[in-house]
Parts: sequence; structure tokens; C-alpha cells
Amino acid sequence: MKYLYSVLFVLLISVGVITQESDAQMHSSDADHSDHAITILAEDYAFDAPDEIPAGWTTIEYTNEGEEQHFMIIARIPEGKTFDDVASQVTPPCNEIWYELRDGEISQEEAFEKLGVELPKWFWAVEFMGGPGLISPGLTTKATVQLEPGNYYLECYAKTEDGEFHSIEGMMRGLTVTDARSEAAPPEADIDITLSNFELDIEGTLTPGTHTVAVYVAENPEEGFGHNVHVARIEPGMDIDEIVRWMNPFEITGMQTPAPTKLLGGMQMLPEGQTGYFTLDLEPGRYLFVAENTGHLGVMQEVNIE
Ligand SMILES: [Cu+2]
Repeated sequence: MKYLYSVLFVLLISVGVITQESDAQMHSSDADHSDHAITILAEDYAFDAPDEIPAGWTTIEYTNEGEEQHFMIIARIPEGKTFDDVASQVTPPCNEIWYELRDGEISQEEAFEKLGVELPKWFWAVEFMGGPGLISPGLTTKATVQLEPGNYYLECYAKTEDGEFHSIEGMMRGLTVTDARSEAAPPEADIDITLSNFELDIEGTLTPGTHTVAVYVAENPEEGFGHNVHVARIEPGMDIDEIVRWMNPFEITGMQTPAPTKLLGGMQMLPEGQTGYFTLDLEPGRYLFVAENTGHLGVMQEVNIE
């Protein structure tokens, strides 16, 4: 079953699109280039992002300029393959199978089987390298990840109110990480989150204000999956199970507009043994830290901030 979850996860999120915006924005954030920062804007439905960045620790300042919730996962494409290969060989079958699942024509099990048959073998070597978690319209988050040279793609697979992946609507594009290397160091974190297959552990004191959160993915004895975290505000009277359900893209209406609550960012799926960082602005209140596809298995924690 765990394998099936990881399979469906990987497959569904690769549903993509061919269009790309060419407006690129990239800047070094200061004169001595000690901090390698790029700015990416999320729109309904496109990323305004650079085409090329140097390797090394990279801080992505991600602003949601749209009217729907957005995130951005960064996926490394296997050696010898390109974004066009993803768009032409992976996207079309994935989207067709998603429609059949969404429209109730096939079960999840049948979807797994079809994907296993219809996708190219190389797709299983795609590696997910983190990226900014879900944020509500108007918010900005910073996510810091380490990227090695290669071909990557960026994707948001949140859904429109009609159940279309944002990627299909335009939120998927290629990114080249070049051999040039920035000397940027990772940020200092004051909160540590450790993710494993079935647990989310938070260390540090969450208080009102801005925090830098380090997200570490533990090595798992079994095949790992679902190693990501998003932060959602729990308003009075809200049903936590409903937030967890919405966070799960396997649910037919999971991650679909409208979002049930305010979303404050997080860290997208990382490989085992890897650390990524994100900034988090908190006000007093209750928050849910939850993995999108394994929250219902217990990978979540509720936090109360006085
Ligand atoms: Cu989106």
C-alpha cells in the first residue's frame, strides 16, 4: 500500500503542460553575492521564474500574486531527459488518467495500474528537491533548497475549482541549474522539523513573529514517501480532519479551490537525508503542520501559539 501511495503521488503530480512564460526574473540579493536568492511569482496560472540558475544553496522568494492557493515543487529530471520529454511523454497520459479518476470512471487501483503501463520507465528516476509550500493569495514565503546541476521542472498541482491541475493550466515550466556554483550557505534555523514516513516532529519554540524552519527528512528503513510539510491556520470551529483531507491531492477535491483556510507555506517533498528551510510568519492562534499526502496517516502536528 505504501508503495502504491508513493506511486500515485509521483504520477499525479507530474501532470503538466507545455506552455512556458519567458519573463525571467533573477537577481543576487546583495552586492557580495553571499546569498543566492531568486524571486519567483505565482500567478493564476503561471510561474514568473528564471530559466537558468547556478547550483548550490538557493533561496526562493515566492510571492502569490494570484487569487488561488499556490506552491512550487522542484523536480530533477533524470540525466539525458529534458522538460520537453516530461511535457510530451508524461503529461498527456497522466492527465487522461486523472480525468478518468476524477470523473469516477476508474478506481485508484485502476489508475495505478494504468500509470504503471503508460508512463516511460525513466520517469521513476525523477527526484523531488523541495520548494515553497502552499501559500494563500497575497502572501510571500522564502524556501531554501540545495540544487545540483541538471534539468529540472517547477510545478504547482493545486487544483482549480473545476478540478484541473494548475500545472495543466500553465503552472509548470523547465529550469536549468548550471555548473556555475554559488557559495551561499544555508540559513540559520530556530525551529527543526523532522519528517519520516509516519511522523512529523517539531523542535523549538514557536512564538508570534518570524521563524526560519529547517525541515529534515529522516532515513527510513522502508521506502520513503510523503516527505513534505505545509502550515495551515486553524480558525475557531474548524474541523482538522477536513483540513487534512483537503491537503491530500489524492482526494478528488483535495487542494481544490477554494482552500478551507489560510495557508502559510512549508517545504515540498525532499529526498531522505536532505534538509530544506522555509520562513514562517506566525500570529497567535492554532496551526496545523501537515504533510499533504500522508497527513491522514499521522504525519501532522497541531500547534497553539499564545
Ligand atoms: Cu497553483
